[in-house]
Amino acid sequence: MKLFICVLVLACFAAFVSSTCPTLYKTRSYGNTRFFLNAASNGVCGGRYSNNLRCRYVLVNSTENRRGGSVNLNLRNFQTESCCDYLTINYTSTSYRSSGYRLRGYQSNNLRYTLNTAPRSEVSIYLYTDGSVTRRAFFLTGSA
Ligand SMILES: *[C@@H]1O[C@H](CO)[C@@H](O)[C@H](O)[C@H]1NC(C)=O
Ligand SMILES: CC(=O)N[C@H]1CO[C@H](CO)[C@@H](O)[C@@H]1O
Repeated sequence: MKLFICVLVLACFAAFVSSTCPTLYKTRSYGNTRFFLNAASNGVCGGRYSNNLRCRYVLVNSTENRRGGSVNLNLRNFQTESCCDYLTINYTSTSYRSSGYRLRGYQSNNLRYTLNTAPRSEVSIYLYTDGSVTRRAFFLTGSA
């Protein structure tokens, strides 16, 4: 029992200091892409995201987004340390490099974005967290 608790505490501590990027899940069917990211999916204690993250994810690349159209994003429970932890959403096409959103701090529980993308453009997100203080993790879901 003691050993078990010890292992749990160690695992928890390891998760707390780890900086492994959460996994972005993507599925593609009938030409549609769906994505899902749980910012706490790497086992951070108490459902929090990790410190020291530098995570870039391509939600849809230029091949998947061959014909352009709308990319829908939903962010649930978004809460980060307002000085130092942020998420950016970037849209890049051949005609302009990047127009993005930068989110930090407390946000409404249910944020929705619709990006109307040009053919062969890319939508990516970047999650940056500094070395201290984490908050409740958020969920990103969406489709394109
Ligand atoms: C774009 O995404 C598709 C489907 O997920 C993948 O097969 C392809 O390798 C990706 N292409 C690039 C350039 O990343
Ligand atoms: C990689 C990249 O282009 N990042 C940009 C995404 O959008 C934010 C907000 O506009 C910019 O600050 C980033 O430089």
